[in-house]
Amino acid sequence: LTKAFLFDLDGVIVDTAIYHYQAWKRLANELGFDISEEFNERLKGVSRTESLDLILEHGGLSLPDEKKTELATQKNEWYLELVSRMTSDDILPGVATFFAQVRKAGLRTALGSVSKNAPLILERVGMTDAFDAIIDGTKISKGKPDPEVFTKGAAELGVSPSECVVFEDAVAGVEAGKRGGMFVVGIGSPDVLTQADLVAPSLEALTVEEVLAKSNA
Ligand code: B16
Ligand code: MG
Repeated sequence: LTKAFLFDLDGVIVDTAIYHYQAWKRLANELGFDISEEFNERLKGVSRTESLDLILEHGGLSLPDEKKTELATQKNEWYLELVSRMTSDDILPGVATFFAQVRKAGLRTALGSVSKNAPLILERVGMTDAFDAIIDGTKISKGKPDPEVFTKGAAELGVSPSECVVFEDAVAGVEAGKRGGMFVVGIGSPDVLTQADLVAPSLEALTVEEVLAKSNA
């Protein structure tokens, strides 16, 4: 029986993907090449260092580790400038209503994000208290598609994986939830999130009752 809902941050609760994209694009441009919105899809749910590796490979560059650390730090500074302007207006449509239903249903909640900036973002949009447990990039050793971020969330809530539902917008995140033995709701397109047990375009398109009817079936 479902007891807990585990949420990804970027693309499910807030749209920080656009800020990651703007900061990475600025970095690529300074290095003399560009990245497209289509290429950016590959960076969703992927850690900062792995994202940088994909971008450098895309630009045909191979750099020493020292330089890579410097570039990742620079990108994060630009990203934080954008994040610092976020307010509760940046919460995605339907999130507030959905969370009210989650509380009413007596479900426990956890955040499962590979972002090291996740606590700061929750603070900015005023959603820190919406979660009973927060697992972010500083608490894990393996990023998605490894299930660690979600299995740690379940453990912190004291529930088993089969009692959890994961909400994810990234292919790597859906895979992480499935590998963790959880029911996964994909937020996006069914053509992309093929491994998900249920897919909806956003939390606005779902009710808690409907999710529980499927996860408990
Ligand atoms: P940071 P999620 C992920 O967040 C993003 O989707 C991904 O684009 C980003 O590179 C990653 O966090 C690391 O973020 O640089 O802030 O540590 O989707 O797992 O909430
Ligand atoms: Mg995401």
